[in-house]
Amino acid sequence: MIFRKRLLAVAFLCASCSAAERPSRDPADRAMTDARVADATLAAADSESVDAAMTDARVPDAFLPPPAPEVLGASLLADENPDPSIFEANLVAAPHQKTLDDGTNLEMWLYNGQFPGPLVDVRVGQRVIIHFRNELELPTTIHWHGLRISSEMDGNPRIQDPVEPGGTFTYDFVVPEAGTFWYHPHINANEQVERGLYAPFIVREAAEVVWDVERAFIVDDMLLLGGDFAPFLASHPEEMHGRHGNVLVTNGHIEPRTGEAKQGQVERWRFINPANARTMRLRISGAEFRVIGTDGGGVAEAYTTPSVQISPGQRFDVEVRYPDAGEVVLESLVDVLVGDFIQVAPITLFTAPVSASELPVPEWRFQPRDLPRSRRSDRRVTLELDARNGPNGLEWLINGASHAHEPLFTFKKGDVVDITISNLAGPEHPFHLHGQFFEIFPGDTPETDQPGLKDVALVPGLSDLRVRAYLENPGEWMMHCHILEHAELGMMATFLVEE
Ligand SMILES: [Cu+2]
Repeated sequence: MIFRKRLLAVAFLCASCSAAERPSRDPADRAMTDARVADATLAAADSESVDAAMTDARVPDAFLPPPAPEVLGASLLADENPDPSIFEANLVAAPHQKTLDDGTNLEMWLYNGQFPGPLVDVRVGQRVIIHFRNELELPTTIHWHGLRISSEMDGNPRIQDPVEPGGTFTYDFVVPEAGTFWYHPHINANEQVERGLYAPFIVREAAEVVWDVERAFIVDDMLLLGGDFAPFLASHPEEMHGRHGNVLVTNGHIEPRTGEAKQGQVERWRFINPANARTMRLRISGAEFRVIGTDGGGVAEAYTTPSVQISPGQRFDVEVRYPDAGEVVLESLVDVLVGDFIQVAPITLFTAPVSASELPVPEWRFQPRDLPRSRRSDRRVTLELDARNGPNGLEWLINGASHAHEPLFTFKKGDVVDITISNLAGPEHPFHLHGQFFEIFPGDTPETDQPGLKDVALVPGLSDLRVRAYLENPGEWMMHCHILEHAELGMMATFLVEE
């Protein structure tokens, strides 16, 4: 409760600040490619993983049940289709009463009554069919965040008619590549996501390295007031900086999650930030860890970092190993107000004792991969992000327009475009492109301190960030700030990628 008050204080304090080659869609082609990848991964895998990977590699075009362990921290959406090449399930968005760890009884909006919603765990090349029903009292859609599927299935309300209350829609697509993704509504998202409509979506290689344990950490915050959600977009700070919560919620829980770990094991952790506005900084102690994946899947080379900064919408995968027994702790480093000063306070999200074992010293398992890095760029464009006071209050703008109706740009499939995202106001913007990936090159050379393919780039206040976008997926796509209040107040536009 003290933490809640402190966070609230910080939220109000802020108010006073001013402001590659595209993989084939043919599953047979893909199975071949993945079999080759599997060969490369065999060397470093332990004997059990080798067996699992070999099994997959020997059966081309097969979609065997994932050899990976259950993902701890998420509950699986059951596949109801016996055909191993198809994942098929029902999903319902509806209001539910949910009692939080501290006894707060909230009216939430949830997928299949779960908070977070159920995990979709599939393989590259699998066809995913989701029969969706909307039992909310307002329209919604589902956006499959990060998946480079067709724009008709992307949940863009300008393309897909919103699913009205009582209505249904069948999402049907083939997952093109491996990575950690998530799904959430794309209408009135600032309220629908805050009320609990979000869930993880994992895509695995047809044959991939197996880790001893996999864990998902979906790190959210919520702004509660008097046992309910605080009113939405009802304060200037929320309009200005987005809705910063006063409780941290990990995998749907306020209390730290607990588990068990074993000396000598190597784990894969997947981080997803579905928060409306809060950029998190995550720190792991009592273990060694390195980043192996970003929004767009595996990185070219694993890298180490003292902590993982993850903005709204982003994902990071890390590999964690335990050379020693002890205790592993995951913390979120949060700015809190202490007296007149802001200090960083670590809030524990997860702890597990690491039991002693006779296992050998653990070896990293992630294998590097080639990214579709390009030294050329076909075009340069600029996005100016700004705000103004409109007739109905604060408006957030992209290139001078709030909720721009005409596409801002028309590109050709295959274009490599350098986009300078110029933030002309104080608040930061985690900027998201649908349906495409990019790399972040803050300077004039393709050097980056944020390796990997991304679909969200955090642009600090009053600064420029350059990204190199690989526009490989044709269609009409949204671009918007992933501070959901900024998006709702107009920082949302579209662009075209022509076939
Ligand atoms: Cu923004």
